[in-house]
Amino acid sequence: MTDLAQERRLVTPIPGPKSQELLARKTAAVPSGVGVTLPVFVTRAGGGVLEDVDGNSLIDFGSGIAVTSVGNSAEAVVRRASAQLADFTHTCFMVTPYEGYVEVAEALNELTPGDHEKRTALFNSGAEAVENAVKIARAYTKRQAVVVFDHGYHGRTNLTMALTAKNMPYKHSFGPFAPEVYRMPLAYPYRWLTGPENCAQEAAAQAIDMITKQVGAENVAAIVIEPIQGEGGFIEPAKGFLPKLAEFARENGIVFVADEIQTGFCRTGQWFACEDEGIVPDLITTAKGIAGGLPLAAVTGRAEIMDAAHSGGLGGTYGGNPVACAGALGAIETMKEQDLNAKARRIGEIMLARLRGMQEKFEIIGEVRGRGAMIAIELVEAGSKTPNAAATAAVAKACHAEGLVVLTCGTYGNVLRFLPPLVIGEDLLNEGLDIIEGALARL
Ligand code: PLZ
Repeated sequence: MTDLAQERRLVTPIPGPKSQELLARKTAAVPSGVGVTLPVFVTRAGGGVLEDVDGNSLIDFGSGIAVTSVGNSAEAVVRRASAQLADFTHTCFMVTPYEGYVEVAEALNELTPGDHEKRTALFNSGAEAVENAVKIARAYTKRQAVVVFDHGYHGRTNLTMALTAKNMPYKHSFGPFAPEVYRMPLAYPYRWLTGPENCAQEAAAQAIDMITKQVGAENVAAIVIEPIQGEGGFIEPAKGFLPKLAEFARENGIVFVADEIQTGFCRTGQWFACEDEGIVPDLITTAKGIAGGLPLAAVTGRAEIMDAAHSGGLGGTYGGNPVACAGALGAIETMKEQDLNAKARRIGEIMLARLRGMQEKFEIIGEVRGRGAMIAIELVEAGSKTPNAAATAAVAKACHAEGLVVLTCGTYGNVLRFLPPLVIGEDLLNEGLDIIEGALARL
């Protein structure tokens, strides 16, 4: 919605009475396993705000978990998806194809790092894209093992639960999990035992040693890693770690997969976060920001790897749905026309400067980190690095009550993460930061 007033406006407590009624209906109709972070029921959203059933307008620092980077109902997304809706909604690309799918594939082949020949296959969700990247890597290498990392998140399906590190809430009671998944240390500078200086070197050496000694490099089909970890706590691996792993993969015939589902599409101020260290992944998984909120995901990669799966081996009824493809073309158009990479970098400058200022004042901010519009603060007990999940939950709750949507993340539940739509106004951005500062001060 582009005509939505870009303002925070609270006319009831959060959640308001109508939202509470709906929450009661939700509780009766939807299993409790499907949780809700902030139970305000949304009626319209756009730019940097969400409007709820009670008439409140909230500032959005979540983008539906890094999805609506172009804003909700962005003009080009609505225009293209609406036209597609009126033409046809589905044929199944595997039965009778259509141009939109091919256009999205061409756009991804063009936008992703590397000028080698590429192919793209489309799916419905991030988890499905990751599953397919593993299928493709296994078909290509004729190997089985998959290497992932501490704090990693890759989805909630059976294979991707196995790839995901954190037990609660993602895996607990849902096993057994898919076999042949091996987890390695991640270069997490803030928590690296010997300090951040040697973190990249040491973590890479440990990971490579474990892979060689415990798994056997010749058995590894794929190394799957998020260039900046999302759910795991917005952890930027120490510089040098990713290139070292990519080099190890190249030397050993292992497919290097960058999971850019959360980091992709201008979120970090570049089309893809792995560009920051000049990494050219063999395969790259995308979803979330790709289609302005419509469900779409992709695996893009080297033609020879992508073509290794036999004909008919990849697909699904809805993968690359025409309406979602039209949405993706609209989102990509918006990103280019409004230079959302520049917008993301500007958001990063503003947020990092203000949050670092807050870090001077509030001892519980252990670290401020992130790139572009993917920024986080890690909260600790004052004077230590002990994770402070209670303070994190309290700050999030205080922000929610004041009409600011923020999310938490992290293995220890002690990271507040900020993922505003890239089209948010600077006034709203600063107002949101004021609310965070107020909540920290009152703690
Ligand atoms: N890979 C890097 O961030 C999704 C998860 C929300 P889907 N992250 C949000 C939740 O609690 O379920 C994600 C991701 C990375 C894969 C995925 C999975 O993407 O579209 O949720 O399947």
